[in-house]
Amino acid sequence: MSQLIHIQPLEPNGGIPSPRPATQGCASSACGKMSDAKDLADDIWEKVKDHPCYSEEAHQYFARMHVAVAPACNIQCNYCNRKYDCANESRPGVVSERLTPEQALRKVIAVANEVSQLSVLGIAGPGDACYDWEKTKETFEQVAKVIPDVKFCLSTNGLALADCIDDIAKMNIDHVTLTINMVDPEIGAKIYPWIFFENKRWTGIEASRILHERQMLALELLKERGILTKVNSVMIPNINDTHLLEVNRVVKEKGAFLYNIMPLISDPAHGTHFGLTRQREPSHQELMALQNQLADGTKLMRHCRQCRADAIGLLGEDRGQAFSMDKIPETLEYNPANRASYREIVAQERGEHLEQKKSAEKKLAELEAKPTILAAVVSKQGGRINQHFGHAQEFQIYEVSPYGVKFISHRKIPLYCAEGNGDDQRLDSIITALEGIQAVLCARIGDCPREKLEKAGIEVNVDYAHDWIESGLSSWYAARFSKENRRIA
Ligand code: CLF
Ligand code: SF4
Repeated sequence: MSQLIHIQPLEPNGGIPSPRPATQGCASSACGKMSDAKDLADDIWEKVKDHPCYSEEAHQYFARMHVAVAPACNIQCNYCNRKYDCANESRPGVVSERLTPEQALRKVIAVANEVSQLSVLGIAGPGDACYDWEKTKETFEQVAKVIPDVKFCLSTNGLALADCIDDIAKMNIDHVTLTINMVDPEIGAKIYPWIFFENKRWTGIEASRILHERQMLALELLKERGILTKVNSVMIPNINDTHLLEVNRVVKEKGAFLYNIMPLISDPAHGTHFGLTRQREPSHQELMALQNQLADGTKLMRHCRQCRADAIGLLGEDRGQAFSMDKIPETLEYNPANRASYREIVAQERGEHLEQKKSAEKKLAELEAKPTILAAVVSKQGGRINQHFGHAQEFQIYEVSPYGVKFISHRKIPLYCAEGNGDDQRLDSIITALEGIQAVLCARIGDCPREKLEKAGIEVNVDYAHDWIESGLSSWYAARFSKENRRIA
């Protein structure tokens, strides 16, 4: 992440961050499940409701942390170079320090005491969590003894998963992510130069065939054990982009709960094969077009931030540098108080948010047929329209129509306002990132960026500052069309 990272100062309520300004409203978690739970059975909802990756709505409230205890990997992906590390960079496979299970436990306690939002401990490398299983297992076992209510999550390429499935099931690991980029070994051969399997190095189509078979076996075993499985696929233009429709079909058929397409990162500076061979990344529009083709009948994750293997915090923020091992005391005791109080606040907050979403849906449904519009919202945590345009480092993109308000994606942007001054060059990049977007809704914006955005044909609106996103967008949409209606009349 390209931002300075500090330990956040304690807030007046004993260090528990308020997700919102205090408001009245439904103050009970008994309000029911949130909107992204409509079609989930109760036992599944229990597993996903506090997981920032498995529930789109939960990512506004809950944080994950990764501990980098698993450095060894059994395959080579052409988009990965684990030697490269940069503190200002965010992508999977990258870490600043590798940890032993004992160090990982100290770090988890330090983070749990400080970051009330913490709900999930993930092991996502920097190698493969299942191939380096002994360290993964020991870490989870040690943490479970001290913080029993943290959810465990692991991410793997699937080649070695069958070897540790019994342990995974025994340890109550409810969430496993498999990265599956192909179901056709010919395509796989363009992504994986080699794998290491049964004490032997395999290359070419044979390597991809073995990987594919093991990944399918992994999916079946996870389904048999009732473990929620998310499949991540890296979208690589002209290699597997159109093929991902088939990947999605196959993994859903085999029981994957959620599907997530991650755009390839191939900056040549990272030294990956794809970077050095100038394999291009997909554009926002290409990613969105593919996601839209998958949207029918598919549970699709759209809020992934492609985290580092040592990321800490809410998705989209990374507080990892504040918790490097040199800042963590040798002995630490876990204090559950902050996390418990925070959960009570969130339960109230979710009740109110649900009510607001329902009334936004109702307002939109009452409109006569109108076009679908893409709008960008500037928000600190993704729940409310509550950030100054100049302080934003990403836009939340929403689709608004009489059918409702739907989150589509986020788009990273350079910070416009640095040291109190706007930067014109950055504004040009921001306008480029708004390709296909009709309006920006934010808490505040300066005259200069407002004029430039409007000149580029993008409407700017600050009338719904601090409203919930769904309420603000539905009111804005309704007002926009009633004005137009008046003009037409
Ligand atoms: Fe970590 Fe992955 Fe678990 Fe989440 S991340 S191991 S499922 S806790 Fe989440 Fe990060 Fe995307 Fe992964 S935003 S890269 S999907
Ligand atoms: Fe890198 Fe993960 Fe691929 Fe291994 S499986 S090469 S760690 S991206």
